[in-house]
Amino acid sequence: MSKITNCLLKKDITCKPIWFMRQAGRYLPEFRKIRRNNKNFIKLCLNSRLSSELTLQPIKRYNLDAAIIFSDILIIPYALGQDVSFSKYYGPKLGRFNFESFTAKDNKEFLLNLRPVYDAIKITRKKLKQDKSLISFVGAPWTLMVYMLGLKTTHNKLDIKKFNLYSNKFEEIIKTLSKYICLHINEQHKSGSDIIQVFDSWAGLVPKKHIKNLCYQPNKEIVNFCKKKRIPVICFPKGLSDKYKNFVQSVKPNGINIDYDIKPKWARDNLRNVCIQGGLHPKYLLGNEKVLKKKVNEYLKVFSNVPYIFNLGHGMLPETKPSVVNKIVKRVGEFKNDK
Ligand code: 1CP
Repeated sequence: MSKITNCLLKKDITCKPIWFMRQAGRYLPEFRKIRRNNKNFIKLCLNSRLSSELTLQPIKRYNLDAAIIFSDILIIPYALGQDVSFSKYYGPKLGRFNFESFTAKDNKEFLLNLRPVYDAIKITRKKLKQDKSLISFVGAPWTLMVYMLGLKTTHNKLDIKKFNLYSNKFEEIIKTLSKYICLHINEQHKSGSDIIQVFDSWAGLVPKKHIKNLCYQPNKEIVNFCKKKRIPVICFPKGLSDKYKNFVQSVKPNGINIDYDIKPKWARDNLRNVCIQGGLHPKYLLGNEKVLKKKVNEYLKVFSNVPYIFNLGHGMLPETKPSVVNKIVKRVGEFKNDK
């Protein structure tokens, strides 16, 4: 059993495994080199050989405990027939959402569109040492809906008008999305990934009175599916603030990734019967190294007697220096020795 699975399922407190969100990405020169020659991001995600190569790039540099398959949460809307493109300054751009063709999509065609992701997982699993986990991931229904329906403004606030315009369709869209999300999880698992992470990156935008229907319930359904299939699952409902506590009590995932707004001590004292992951603000990797070391030590110390996977409170920033990442990996690896 890999270190991370041990933490998630056996609640092992002795090992402190480590991996990073966006560990493969723009901060790595070897990533930028491949990206330069592959301008279409979705096509790059669907090139099994290159996706596998990008997945393994950080594993070659650092002694990490997991690889995360190089893909994107927006691969699901793409496989459902919606246009998805990425612009350097505005991030992802999606084409018009067509409710009728969305609900009528055939399962087989959906899975066929995603075949390259499954092939990339198979290639990667063969090349990855057995003691390392291969994580695959999905977006939670609410976060996918935010992109598919364009529910946020350019300032990352909720677009109330659009929210109200579509709200009578939410139930059916979530139900349909959950079905495809579970299909994608199952196929990724069958191809050789051993852990699932569910990104609800815009959970913090859900209006309070809808939090159960739009966040807890849809995440719970996915977590229950994973548990039925015996797939360890980590949830990341970013921006929930003190509602992280209700989320964990209601959804009961094996792991919970905390964001950088959550105080580590608060998490340790309030998030029970769950393995905690992450938390450190990615901006600390850009600053003074003494401050960074102090912060890393703080997380390790606060979580020393509970199951904890070292990671960040959101994805690594493009300005991060690879040498700094290596220092963190070494520090976390040494931690056991100086307790
Ligand atoms: O070169 C580039 O411009 C592409 C940048 C990039 C990368 C490297 C995007 C565009 N996606 C990815 C890969 C990716 N996306 C991974 C790969 C594995 C790894 O972590 O190393 C993962 C796990 C994701 C997940 C993802 N995509 C999320 C959830 C996590 C989060 O950041 O909150 C989200 C919201 C997306 C959408 C997306 N894709 C890309 C961007 C820039 C965004 C976010 C844009 C936004 O803020 O709305």
